[in-house]
Amino acid sequence: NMKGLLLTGITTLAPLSIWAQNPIIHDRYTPDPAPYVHGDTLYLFVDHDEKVTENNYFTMKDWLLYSTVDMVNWTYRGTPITSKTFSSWAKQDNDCWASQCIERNGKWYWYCTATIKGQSYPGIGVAVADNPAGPYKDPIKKPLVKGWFKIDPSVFIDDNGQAYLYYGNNMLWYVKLNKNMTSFTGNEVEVKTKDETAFGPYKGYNDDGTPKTNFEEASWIYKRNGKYYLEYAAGGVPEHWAYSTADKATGPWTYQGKILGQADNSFTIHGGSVEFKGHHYMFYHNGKLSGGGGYKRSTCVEEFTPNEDGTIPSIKFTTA
Ligand code: FUB
Repeated sequence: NMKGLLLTGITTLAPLSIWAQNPIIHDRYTPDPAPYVHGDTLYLFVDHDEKVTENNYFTMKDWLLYSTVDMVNWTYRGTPITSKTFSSWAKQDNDCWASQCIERNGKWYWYCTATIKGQSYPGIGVAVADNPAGPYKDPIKKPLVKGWFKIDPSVFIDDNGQAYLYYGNNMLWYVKLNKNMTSFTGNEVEVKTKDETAFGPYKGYNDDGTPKTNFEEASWIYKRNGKYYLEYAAGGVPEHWAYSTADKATGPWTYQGKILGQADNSFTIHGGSVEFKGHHYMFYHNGKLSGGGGYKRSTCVEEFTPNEDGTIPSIKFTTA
């Protein structure tokens, strides 16, 4: 229990032995963590698996925010978005799937997956606020993109100001976002996930005999030391965490290998790495707190040190 570790007034980072009590949040189920560093705070935007699973499937009605300044104490900052935020276009009271939030020019843009009202396929919308904890509004009242497999947004702003939104399950796309972050210019660009140089080999086959992709879902794009990184869930079920790199935000991508996994007590793994106060952290989720199953997942984190050449080492799961 993190409360037992409360060290009031800490502003520097605690040693690994203190904070690595995975899963790090115990009061709610917190899948699909999307960490974001802003000033001296690490914001953790997460989805929310309900305590009671309906129809033996993902039961997700809203999105949550936690924050920390020390990687020890995690503060619940509320439930800033629910499906009601996207009531113009999203199915209500379920399917609040993966998301990521970013700040630009003082505004916070939270990209979220939800099912399109009256349909079975998903879309990705964006809610905007003046503060990370909201209140958030949907300014465009429609999804930015929609269609089969269009889930799991990852947003990134390059040094030249060009913003990108990557997304997809099995298939992968990106769009170039405009400066307003709520529209894009040009077409959706499909990235070929069956390219084994880009995303690695996968030996499984679909029912129709076509090879599956190693790339599964949960793209997480960022830049470090001039190189672009795309982390993602890979390898079918259970998933593991893998990554590719590129010299441009638009690729071409080169597969680098597995980072973490197989998924631990859940069939999905989803998260992303982030640098905070000079340390590197890999966020992901597992199903340990609930005792397993794929629909009650919790955020975990591991500290790691990138290799000298920029590659990401293989990371081991730790538990309390
Ligand atoms: O949380 C719902 C779905 O499970 C996400 O969209 C996927 O990435 C997987 O984590």
